Amino acid sequence: ETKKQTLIREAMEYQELFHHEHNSPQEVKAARVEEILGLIEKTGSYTHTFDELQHGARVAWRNAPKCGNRRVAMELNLLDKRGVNTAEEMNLACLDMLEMAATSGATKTFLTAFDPEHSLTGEGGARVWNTQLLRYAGYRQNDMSISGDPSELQFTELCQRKFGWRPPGGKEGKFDILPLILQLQPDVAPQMYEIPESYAVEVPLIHPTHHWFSELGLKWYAIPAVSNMVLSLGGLLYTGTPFSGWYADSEIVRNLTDEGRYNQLPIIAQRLGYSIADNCSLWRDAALVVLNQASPACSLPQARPERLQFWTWHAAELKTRGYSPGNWKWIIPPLAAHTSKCYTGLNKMIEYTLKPALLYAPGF
Ligand code: NRG
Repeated sequence: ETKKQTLIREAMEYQELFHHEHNSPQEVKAARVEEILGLIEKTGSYTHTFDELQHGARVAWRNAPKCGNRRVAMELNLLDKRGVNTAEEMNLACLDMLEMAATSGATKTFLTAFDPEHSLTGEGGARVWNTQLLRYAGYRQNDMSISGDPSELQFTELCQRKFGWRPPGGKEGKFDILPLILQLQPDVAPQMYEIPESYAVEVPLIHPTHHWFSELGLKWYAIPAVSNMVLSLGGLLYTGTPFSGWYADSEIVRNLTDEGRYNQLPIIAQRLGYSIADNCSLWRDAALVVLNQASPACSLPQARPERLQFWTWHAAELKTRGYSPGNWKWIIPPLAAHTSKCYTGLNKMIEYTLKPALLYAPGF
């Protein structure tokens, strides 16, 4: 199959899906199909309407096997930023999305779409170099240990070496918000933008009964805004598509406790009076519960029903639509896993890739 054949096939497949899910009259679909085929013949590409792009982004989310919050996928709001001409405009668009997400109290979900790359030539297409719009820096220390978030070590070094970034106040902290590195298209140099403090809303971790917990100085940012994925839709690849939703408690817990991340379990367990040499004491489990109780996502009303409602949604999708890909390891909550219906119903959850899809961008 040539690139052009793939483009036409995927464009037509998406038109089928779009008009089927919108119950469009036959002549509306036929006219649009003809228009797209004409455009591809003439220009080697075509442009999605706002509705096609928004619906495509929603379906790509609905198809995302790892996501446990897909019951609200059809409520995703598209922020259509195609046609922006500078990295500065990309920066303003990213900040706008963070602001809208934060002022909604993380109750609304957004996807910002910049221009896709050209399907046949591969030219154009915006890039966000960050894994997420908000993320904490990681620093290598003299004794080879890492402070901050180890998963951002390489990106932090890149920001410092290539873009001259310095930690806020010139001092390496545990939770330094990284700058955005934004690129309008591959043949234009990327630009660095610091995120103003007011756009990086953070929540300190406080425990309802263990008052010493706040002394640990733990916090996390409020808005997860993934920016290392591309949207493959109707034969077009949207290379820059940051999207935001809300945190599940287990996500923040893992960021703070995975050994390759902030690795806080030993410290919490010791504060709880456990000896971490004694594996039989279940100190990891005890510390996890306490941290989870302090997790800011625990207090998000929209996050609470997630683990209860995913299974109902998934089952309904299988029944009505006939398919719903799922990655079991990501869907079941890591804490008290077997209390989730997704755990006991695992044999029915199968992972596969369906387009429209959000896929990891090359290099991530
Ligand atoms: N686990 C990652 C975030 C991945 C996406 N999660 C969301 N997305 N909730 C972490 O930072 O912990 N979202 O768009 O809401």
